[in-house]
Amino acid sequence: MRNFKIAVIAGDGIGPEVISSGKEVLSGISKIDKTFEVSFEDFPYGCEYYKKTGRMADDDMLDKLKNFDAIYLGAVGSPGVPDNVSLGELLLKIRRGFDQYINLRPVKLLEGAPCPLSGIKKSDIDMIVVRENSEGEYANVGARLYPGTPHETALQTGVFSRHGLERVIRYAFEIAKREKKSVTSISKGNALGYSMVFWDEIFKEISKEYPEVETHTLLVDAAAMFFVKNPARFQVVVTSNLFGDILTDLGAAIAGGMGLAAGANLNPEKNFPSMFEPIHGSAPDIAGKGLANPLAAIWSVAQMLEFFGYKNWSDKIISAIETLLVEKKTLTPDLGGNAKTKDIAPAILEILKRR
Ligand code: GGG
Repeated sequence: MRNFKIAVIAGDGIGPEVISSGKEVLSGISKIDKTFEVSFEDFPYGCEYYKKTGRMADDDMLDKLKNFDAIYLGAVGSPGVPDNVSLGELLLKIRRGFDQYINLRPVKLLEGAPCPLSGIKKSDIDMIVVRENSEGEYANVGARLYPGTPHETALQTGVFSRHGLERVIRYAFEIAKREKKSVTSISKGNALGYSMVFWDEIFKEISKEYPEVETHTLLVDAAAMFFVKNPARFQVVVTSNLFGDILTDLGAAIAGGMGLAAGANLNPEKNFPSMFEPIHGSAPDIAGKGLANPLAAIWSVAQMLEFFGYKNWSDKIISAIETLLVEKKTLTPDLGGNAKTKDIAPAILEILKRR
């Protein structure tokens, strides 16, 4: 019997509510499957911790987390704590510290999910966005010069390394090769003459290793337009850290909303734990009211199980989410229902047990 040890950082706002639902689904599945067990250890990190201690997490957080099989993260951010502190000292510290250089975000329209685009069918929106997750625009290299003077200046440098680009682009090609799909590289070489020209060059180099894979390249502004006008043209997408963050919120908007958008921060070599999260933030306006939609957190459990080697359960969870959306009996208000957050996990488990 395998035992997966999961470190849980529920975090802020709606984080604890949605993560509680995800834990319930994961525990429930382990009881049905019987070939694996899960154990959870909760860590109190986040903005409340910051308000008490002046730090988002313990200084030795990475040491404390490094022996877990996975990290399950809720949401980060709270009014009163600067966003760059809450994100930078927790989520980004884990991504960088554990070399989680792949951020995998499915943009997939399920049957029954709301879509604001007209004339779209389910099969038109089915892409996987591979976002570079360890450097790029998020590298946080820069300076503040002449503070408090009329010449005050901020410098923010993007970091694009050959190593970093080759590995994320190759990862995208491997998915495309395995799944017989095309790869679209999204960059901005016409304006960012160093970083994105380099990105485009490396994409071209790596594409030569995969002659069987159809490739496309787009500028990020055009890509944003096509996400709305013709999402069917995208299958595997590979892009930089910031562009990936922005485009996957747009992806969420066309594929059911933020309540259905999941993300996996992967260290593919498994030298460190990978981290699974709903991509939404802490939504402080609805926190504690039982209104939050936990389906993104549950979908990120599907990603975790796939990473552990249980693709069968990953597929079953996504299909159960789809059944829930089609049946429309147990949905949270963002999806037009009147169910509470806590109602969703039992409904998903009931669907799983029906099969
Ligand atoms: N679910 C974690 C969370 O709160 N994410 C908010 C966020 O701003 N994420 C930025 C990013 O993924 O780069």
